[in-house]
Amino acid sequence: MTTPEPFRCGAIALIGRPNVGKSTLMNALLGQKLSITSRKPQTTRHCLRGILTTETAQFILVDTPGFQTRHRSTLNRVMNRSVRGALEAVDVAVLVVEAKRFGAEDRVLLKQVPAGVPLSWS
Ligand SMILES: Nc1nc2c(ncn2[C@@H]2O[C@H](COP(=O)(O)OP(=O)(O)OP(=O)(O)O)[C@@H](O)[C@H]2O)c(=O)[nH]1
Ligand SMILES: [Mg+2]
Repeated sequence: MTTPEPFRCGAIALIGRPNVGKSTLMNALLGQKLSITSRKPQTTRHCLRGILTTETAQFILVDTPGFQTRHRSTLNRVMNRSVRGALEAVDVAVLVVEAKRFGAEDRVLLKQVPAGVPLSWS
C-alpha cells in the first residue's frame, strides 16, 4: 500500500518590475479576476493574496506592486517596501519578466530576494 501524498501549503510571491504581467498571471493561475490589471504601470499598489486549492496543495499567491528603480517618490518607496515585506513572508518567489527582455531593472529585483527563499522565473 502506498502512503498518501502529504497535503502541502505554501506562499508564493509574484514579483517584478512594473507592468510585466504579475496581476494577469495571478488571475490566470486562480482562474478568476481578483487583481486589477491595466495597460498603465503601477496599477497594483498593495500586496494582494489569492488562494488556489487543489487536491494535494494550497498555493497562497501574493501579487505585489511593481518594483520601482527609476523614480524615487514617497509612493514608490512605500510600494517597494511592501514588496520587500512580502518577500520576508513567503516560501518561494517568482520573478515575472517581459518575454525576451531581462534587463538591469529585473536584476535589481534578484537582490531583493532574501537568502533562503527559492526563486523561480516566469
Ligand atoms: N501580450 C501580453 N500582454 C500581457 C501579458 N500579461 C499581461 N499583459 C498585459 O500587460 C499589461 C500589464 O499587466 P498587469 O498584469 O496589470 O501587470 P502588473 O505587472 O501587475 O503591473 P503593475 O501592477 O502595474 O506592476 C496589461 O495590459 C496586460 O493585459 C502577456 O502574457 N502577454
Ligand atoms: Mg499588478
